[in-house]
Amino acid sequence: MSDADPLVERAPAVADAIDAERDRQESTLGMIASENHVSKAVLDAQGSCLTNKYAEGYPGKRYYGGCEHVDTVEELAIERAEELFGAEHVNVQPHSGTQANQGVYFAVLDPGDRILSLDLTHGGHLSHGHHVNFSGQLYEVEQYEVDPETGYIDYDDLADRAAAFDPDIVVSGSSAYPREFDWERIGEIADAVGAYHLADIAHITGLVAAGVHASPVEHADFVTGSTHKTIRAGRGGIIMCTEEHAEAVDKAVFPGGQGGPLMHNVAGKAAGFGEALTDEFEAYAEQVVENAKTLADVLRDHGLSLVSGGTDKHLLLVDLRDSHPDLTGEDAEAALETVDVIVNKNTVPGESRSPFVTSGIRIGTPCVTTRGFEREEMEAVGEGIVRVLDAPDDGAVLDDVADDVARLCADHPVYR
Ligand code: DSN
Repeated sequence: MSDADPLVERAPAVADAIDAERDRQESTLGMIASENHVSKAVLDAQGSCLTNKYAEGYPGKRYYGGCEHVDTVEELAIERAEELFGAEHVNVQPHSGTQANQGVYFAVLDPGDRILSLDLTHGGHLSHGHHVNFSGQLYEVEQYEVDPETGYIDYDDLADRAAAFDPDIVVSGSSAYPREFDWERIGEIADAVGAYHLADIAHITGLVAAGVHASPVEHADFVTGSTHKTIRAGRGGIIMCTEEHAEAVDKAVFPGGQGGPLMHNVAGKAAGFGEALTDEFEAYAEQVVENAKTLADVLRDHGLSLVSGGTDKHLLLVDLRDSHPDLTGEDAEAALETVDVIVNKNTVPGESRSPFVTSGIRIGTPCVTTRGFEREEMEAVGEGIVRVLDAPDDGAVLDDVADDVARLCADHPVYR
């Protein structure tokens, strides 16, 4: 930033922190599966004067004057999302994926109703009914799991649990499940017990938009997502549903669960969805998955265990218990951070350690693919990760891998 920058002049401490964060993002490999780097266009949209505008309501039906331009932005976001996903109805106002799930629950559930969803330690999400989240406090929750042998969801077990529990809604989708969901099968299971099916595609919104992962839109009453992970449309959430639920969903989002929409974020969604409609984005999404598969091959070849044995999408879940029984997820995350590879510790199916310690790490490829990484770079990253996990206290190894990471970052800038 130049000295003439108003942020530097008026809020230097904030400007310094933003500069430091920009440097951190440039000089480290972001491999947290739920993160990405948006384009400069999306950054501009999100950092725009739209942050100043109140627009409670929906396009053409607001509670405030002066909404003609934010109406244009919201209509663009909706039209582009409808084109990307083929959904009958789209609401682009949820502030996040969790708020999107809240919108669906508020639309069709009453407190005390029943949710059947994937357990958090088997790849699910807090907002799918975890006891520390509103969803676990307002509703009665039963959870399904992955098969301990294969790491894949056991759909027969899911069907049995649905029959026994009689849920009002079956939630599919995950934050740490490396395999594709069989949306059709889950839709059938939900139908068989008269439950709604909510497919939460937060992690894979971009992969679904690009056709790289199967779409749940035909097999679910509701599809929720976040807009800042694989789709690169900046912070936020989205709800898609059939026309039959459109009014209930819109009312549940506003005025039910939120006040004024964050119109600067809606602008980011409009810009990012426009980018996602391009062939370039489709190629990007394919490469995200290719890169995850390449990384999986390298780690497996070096004896690391991956939950389910590999991946169909943008993330891997490394279970350290077999290969490195004394190395916790927490320690692995910390060791990798010393060489500027940023991952997160993660619970694994059958976890015995606390969520602050864990026995696994989750590794994602959206950010590094945005930087332009392909096979050669992914192989180098995989080799570096293995070296660090094998010798987390060996200073010479850590220095060597850190040098390689620095070179990769310099050769593949994010914004510079
Ligand atoms: N916190 C996100 C993740 O890392 O998966 C999900 O909300």
